[in-house]
Amino acid sequence: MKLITSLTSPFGRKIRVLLQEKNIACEIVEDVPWNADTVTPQFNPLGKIPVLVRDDGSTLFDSRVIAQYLDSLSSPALIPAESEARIQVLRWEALADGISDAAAAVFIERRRDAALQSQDWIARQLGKVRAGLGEAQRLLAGETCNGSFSLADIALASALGYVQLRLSADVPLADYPPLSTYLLDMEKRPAIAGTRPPA
Ligand SMILES: N[C@@H](CCC(=O)N[C@@H](CS)C(=O)NCC(=O)O)C(=O)O
Repeated sequence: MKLITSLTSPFGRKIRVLLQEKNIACEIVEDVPWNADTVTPQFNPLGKIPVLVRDDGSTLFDSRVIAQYLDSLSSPALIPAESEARIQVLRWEALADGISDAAAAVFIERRRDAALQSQDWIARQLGKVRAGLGEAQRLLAGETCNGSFSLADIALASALGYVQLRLSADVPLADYPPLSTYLLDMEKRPAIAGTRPPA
């Protein structure tokens, strides 16, 4: 299998962590979908990473589908089987991915010419990041999101790492002390420490 991703993508990081936690062999193919020489559209008509290319050549996207697929391949299960626990973990994933989506929207908007940038749009997306972090902080009751380490933690740690990478001046994680402590704890896991986005 091959995973097409950039090393800064929080969605790609989710999958890279999952692969390591589940000890699944997979080649990582770095690609930046914003570059002119990107190969991503050959594998995903939407032109977005991450994409998983299976050994038979079939492709899977987006990260939520890839996560479900990889989790079905081997233990330990990182998405619980029991219905309510499963839905809660997937809700956490949706919250974390939503934070990452909004943070990425700010980053992309700021790459445009200054005259073209919409400050209203940036403020709207920053509001989502802050509200999402507020909800995560409100819900976080222990060392993990949902009672034991799961996809929820992988998604949240990836989102927090991305906020630190792209929005440290706008949304310092220090403003959310329980989330800062949580991320430091999560980074004790080799799979999470080893997939930090390059600065
Ligand atoms: N919902 C998607 C989001 C993927 C996504 O937004 N990836 C970004 C990089 S972080 C991307 O490839 N953007 C390129 C584009 O939008 O053209 C997932 O979970 O995989």
